[in-house]
Amino acid sequence: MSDRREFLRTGIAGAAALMAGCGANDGDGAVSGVNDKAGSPAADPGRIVLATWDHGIPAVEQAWRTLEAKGSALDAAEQGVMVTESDLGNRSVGLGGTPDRDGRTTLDACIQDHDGRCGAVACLEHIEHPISVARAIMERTPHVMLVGEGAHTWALANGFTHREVDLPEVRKAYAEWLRTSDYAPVVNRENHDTIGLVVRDADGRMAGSCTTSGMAYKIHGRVGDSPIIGAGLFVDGDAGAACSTGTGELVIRTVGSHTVVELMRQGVEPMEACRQAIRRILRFLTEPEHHQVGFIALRSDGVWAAAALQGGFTVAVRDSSGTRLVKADALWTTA
Ligand code: SD4
Repeated sequence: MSDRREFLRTGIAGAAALMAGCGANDGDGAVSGVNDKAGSPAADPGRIVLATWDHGIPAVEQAWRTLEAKGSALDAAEQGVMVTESDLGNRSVGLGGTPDRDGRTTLDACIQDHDGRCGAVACLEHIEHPISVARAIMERTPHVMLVGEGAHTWALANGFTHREVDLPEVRKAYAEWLRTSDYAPVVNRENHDTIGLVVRDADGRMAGSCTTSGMAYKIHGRVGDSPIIGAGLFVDGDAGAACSTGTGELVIRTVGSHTVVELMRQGVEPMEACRQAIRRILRFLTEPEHHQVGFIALRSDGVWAAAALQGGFTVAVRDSSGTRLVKADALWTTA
């Protein structure tokens, strides 16, 4: 075991400051990136919000504002990712998302609270905020998940508005894609914007959300990990919360976010929990260069970590010391 891993595992108090800005080889033949606070006791055991990718920055800032306005962790989880869903410049979340191979943009989302209550929606079209539909399903129906036309009909009957969006840039890219119709997602580029967000409020209540338009040019009807509780998101306030991004099929096969949370429940450090979840994927993955998967883990005491299959995965962090973007650990990399 490398010194670094031993360091992460023992979780020395104050490690946050020491680790900020560091990078090291972790002994797996892979490069570890910057992991400020990852694997260490939280400097401030209070509020914290984490979200996937660079676009997580405005999302965690909105979630933080919600907490400051005395909103619940669940409110923060919902309102944070609503910012991303409303951004029509985003090609992997919301109505601006890249369509499936039939030219239809279909949205997946789920939300879960501290006590494991959850709601989800999949293959939803023409609704700006699938995350709010997921929450409404959780709060107003006896079910967890609605899909497709049924979800759309239910959403309209429950106060959501049908919205058609026509983006010339998206149409043009789709027309170009049709020339080859080749389903070959580009790692960290074409499909890199799914947003997963996990939050802990000052009372230690946790929640999480995940929302996406899924893999670009997927088969119509395809559902990824993002709306599947246990795969794209899992929250259990007693243990922690985790969310994922990347090739959903790989995460579903390993029930990735549930794996991360259950490992933390057993006492495994958040960083090691993320790494083990990635390693389970690496065990059967024959072409890692064609895939990215990233996990964020937030333990119930506020300690957090993130790891990814390969480099390029970033995590937006908001806590009492401010907002920042952190590069995640990579277990497999072409670098
Ligand atoms: C999916 N996991 O639909 C999503 C895509 C994604 O970063 O997260 N991209 O499989």
